[in-house]
Amino acid sequence: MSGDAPSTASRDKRRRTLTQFLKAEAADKGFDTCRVTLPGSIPQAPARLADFLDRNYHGTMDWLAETAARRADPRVLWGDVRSIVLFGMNYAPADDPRGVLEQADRGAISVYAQNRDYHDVIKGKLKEVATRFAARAGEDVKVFVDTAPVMEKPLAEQAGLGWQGKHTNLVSRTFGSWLFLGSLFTTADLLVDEPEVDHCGSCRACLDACPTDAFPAPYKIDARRCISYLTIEHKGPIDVALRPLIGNRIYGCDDCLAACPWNKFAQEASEMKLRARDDLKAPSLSFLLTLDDAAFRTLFRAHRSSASAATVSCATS
Ligand code: B12
Ligand code: SF4
Ligand code: SF4
Repeated sequence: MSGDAPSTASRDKRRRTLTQFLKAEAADKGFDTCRVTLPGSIPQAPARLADFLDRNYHGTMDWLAETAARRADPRVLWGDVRSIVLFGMNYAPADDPRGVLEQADRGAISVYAQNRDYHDVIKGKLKEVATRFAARAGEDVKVFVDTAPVMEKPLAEQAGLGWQGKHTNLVSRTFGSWLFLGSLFTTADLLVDEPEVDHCGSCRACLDACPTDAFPAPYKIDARRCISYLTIEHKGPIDVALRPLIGNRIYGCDDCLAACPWNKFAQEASEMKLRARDDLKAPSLSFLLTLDDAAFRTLFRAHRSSASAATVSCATS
């Protein structure tokens, strides 16, 4: 027995040292928050994802169904993973993004798309953190931002970055609804953080703010009615009944996020690449209608969408 004590102590020390190193690296690269959870921390996720898919709430996003097993359980995605690190980057706007909705001749572009593609910004930083961490720890790492089958929101809740609000996105007491997420999987043992608890209470501001009534119930979204899905992910024409409700929103939507009272604590994004570009704050709709697909993609610097989706939105306003 006495022989075990030093090895347990040295394992604890290594766990603590590696965790501190990782968090310091994350802060150094500009992440606003970074916390750790275990791969088995979201046992409720498979059933909730299955329910979402069974109800066809995913619409034409077939990739959500195709990857369901790996998505619902990180241990299926990577059997050797021991710890999952969640990173958050604040992208809070300077002003309430709903102001542009009153300007009928302007297009409303959601806050997350008003500058560089966040996938590129976050992935670049995550890779830098991962390289330094792998060299220090001598362990395997993989990093993911959105594109991989990882349920970032429930994992982030378990790591304590925030909680999944009734609008289904992660809400933070510090950053409100405006937090991009990314993750690092590793074979290393790290110190695990406490989960966050739900602070929505009786509030339902986000549910009432949705122009297309996309929430069949609190904490559940029918993506087929969500303007973000309709203007970015949906393949095919947009349902005629939904078109007038989309208004001048041509690329994503922020209404449920912007309605959240927890945003009052958020400070504007410190990462300059995530602050709004002047030409994307409120571009004129007549200008946007002149763009072909290539020009539209150039304007958005490779954000995933097409001019046809935007044209449908423009043409309805
Ligand atoms: C598919 C997807 C979409 C789809 C579907 C949205 C959705 N909520 O699933 C569409 C295209 C509509 C979309 C839109 C947006 N998205 Co999106 N999207 C994703 C993606 C790729 C997967 C999400 C997913 O797994 N959905 C499947 C469902 C089943 O999972 P879920 O939402 O976690 O479902 C949970 C709840 O339903 C909950 N639940 C169910 N029942 C119950 C009951 C109770 C009591 C409770 C408490 C919970 C609960 O449990 C489920 C499992 O955790 C993630 C990236 C990723 N890899 O995670 C980004 C991601 C969620 N999107 C993001 C963003 C920014 C947006 C938009 C704001 C963009 C915009 N401005 O237009 C909007 C917001 C719309 C909204 N209200 O969700 C961010 C959110 C960051 C954050 N702070 O949460 C993510 C995490 C990308 C990132 N890396 O930062 N998105
Ligand atoms: S992003 Fe807009 S359309 Fe989608 S759920 Fe939120 S408020 Fe509704
Ligand atoms: S608006 Fe209210 S109900 Fe919706 S996520 Fe924020 S606190 Fe929760």
